[in-house]
Amino acid sequence: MTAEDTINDMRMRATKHLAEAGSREEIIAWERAFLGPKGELTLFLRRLASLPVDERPTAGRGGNALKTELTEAWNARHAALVAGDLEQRLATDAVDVTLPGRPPILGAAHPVSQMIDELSEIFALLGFQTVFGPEVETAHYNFDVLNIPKDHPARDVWDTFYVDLPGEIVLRTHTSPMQGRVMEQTQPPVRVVVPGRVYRYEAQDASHEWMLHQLEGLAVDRAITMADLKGTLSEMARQLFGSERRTRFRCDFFPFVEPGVDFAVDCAICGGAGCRVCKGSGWLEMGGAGMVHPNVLRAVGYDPDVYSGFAFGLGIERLTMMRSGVDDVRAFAGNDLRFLRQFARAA
Ligand code: YSA
Repeated sequence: MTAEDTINDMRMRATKHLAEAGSREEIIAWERAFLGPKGELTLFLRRLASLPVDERPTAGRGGNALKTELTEAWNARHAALVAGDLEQRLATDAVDVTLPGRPPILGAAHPVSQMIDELSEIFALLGFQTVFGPEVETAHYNFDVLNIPKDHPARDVWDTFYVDLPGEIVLRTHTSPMQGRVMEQTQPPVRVVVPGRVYRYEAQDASHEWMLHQLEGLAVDRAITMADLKGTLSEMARQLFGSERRTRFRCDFFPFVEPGVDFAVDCAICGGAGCRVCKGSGWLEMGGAGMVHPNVLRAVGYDPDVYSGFAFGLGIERLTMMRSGVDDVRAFAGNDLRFLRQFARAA
């Protein structure tokens, strides 16, 4: 075979393969096979010197002409493939800017936060200021100031998460420790409410959570009586639930009040007939309350012969359950958006 035959044969095969190459990978492989450093045409040109002298000029001209021809053919094919890719991408990635946009998902306040806001407003109209306190509390304010001495069995009522040993720092078990903190820093008259999270090491059920929210109330002045306490909580219940809901005060014991009461409303879930939420009683306890114990007044430097006061601690989840007919307290911390969205309201 002469050098000219070799060149013609190479041209025919190279042109055919390039026409068949359908992807970028294939044309890159083609370039490597013919024009690359070890490509067929490159090796042919490198071997020109070994050809018979009379064949060299024709072989040289023909080889170089083929190189130019194949390089141009490759460039054209490459450009066509790139353009094809781009067109395909434009077609598939096309964005229709005339389509309506997706509405953003708006967040809403948690039902417990909504209830805290509402209670703060109700109590503000009754003359109470809202203040906040620490969730990690000393045993001193959580128990001692509240007339619950160390080793007193009453401490068992509040199943406590201790943060340290020997047990001087706790996750507050109620909002009542703020009674001592507020009174130590304020002279009467005092009228505050304290919303916030509290923690109890206790088993969960439809009406008990280990993390819950309470709203503490405290009023201290000259001549405050139990009638003021009843009037305040009754008015709060009337504003929150409407006047058709019944309320009940019964004697109860808390070491930091004398006398003490528990405050309940008739169960909104069963209408008072009895269910698993109210444990068949028809009533659900909303909070504990009473007249501030003289020992507590003394512990913060108030004279119990001059001042008297009432205090209460309401369960915020329980209030929300009764207001909205929620039959399981665990729903509030369950993070189920289907539950939470029912409480969403326009800001
Ligand atoms: C009592 C007298 C005062 O002068 C001031 C405050 C108090 C209340 C007292 N500090 C206290 O915590 N009482 S309590 O243990 O009975 O809780 C008050 C309310 O919190 C309950 O009536 C209930 O509504 C709610 N609660 C208590 N434990 C709960 C709970 N809610 C859900 N899950 C729990 N585990």
